[in-house]
This record gives sequence, structure tokens and C-alpha cells, in this order.
Amino acid sequence: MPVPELDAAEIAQLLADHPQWSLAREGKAITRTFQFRDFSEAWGFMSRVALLAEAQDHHPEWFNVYAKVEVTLTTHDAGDVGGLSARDARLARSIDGIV
Ligand code: H2B
Repeated sequence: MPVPELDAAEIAQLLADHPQWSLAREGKAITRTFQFRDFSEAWGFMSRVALLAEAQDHHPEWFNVYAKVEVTLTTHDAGDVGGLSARDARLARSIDGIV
């Protein structure tokens, strides 16, 4: 199912609302790196995000090394080759709400 891509103004608003996130993949994704104290905290965070992702049917791409978690959000079903959508804005808001 195609999902509408955010336009330039909506992307600017997304970044203004979530200053710890930055654009990646030529504007088709946003990314944020989280640093925790240890693996247990990082995994706890990932567990909580996993539950949010399932509830929202929107899933992060992420990379974890010990206490660090890099999260990238993009919508595969947006535009022709994927891009940012309201689903990414919603999940970023939810993730920011749990840290
Ligand atoms: N997650 C992300 N990040 N992008 C998607 O386009 C997407 C998803 N689509 N999770 C969902 C699941 C999907 O394919 C189902 C069928 O709705």
C-alpha cells in the first residue's frame, strides 16, 4: 500500500520537533544514535521500541554494539523508492518519549 511521502516543509517540521534526529540516505530516512550505560539498558530500550513498532506496524532499522543503538527510520512503502512518511514521525515521537 503506497504511503504519502512528507514534503519539504513537513520534513523541516519533523527535524525541528526532534532535534536529535538527522537526515540520512539523501533525505529518505532519519537517524539517531542512543548511548546507554551498558548492554542491559540498550536491550531494554530495544525491547520497548520493538513493542511500539509492532503496535504501530512500523519497524526500525537498527544496529547495536554493546551500549550503543543506532536507529534509522524510513518507510519502504513511501514514494517510488521509499522515503519519510508520517509513520516515521510518529515512531520517532514514540521513541523519544521512552528515553
Ligand atoms: N516498517 C517500515 N519501516 N516501513 C514500512 O514500509 C513498513 C514497516 N511496512 N513495517 C509495514 C511493516 C508493512 O509492510 C506491512 C505489510 O504493513
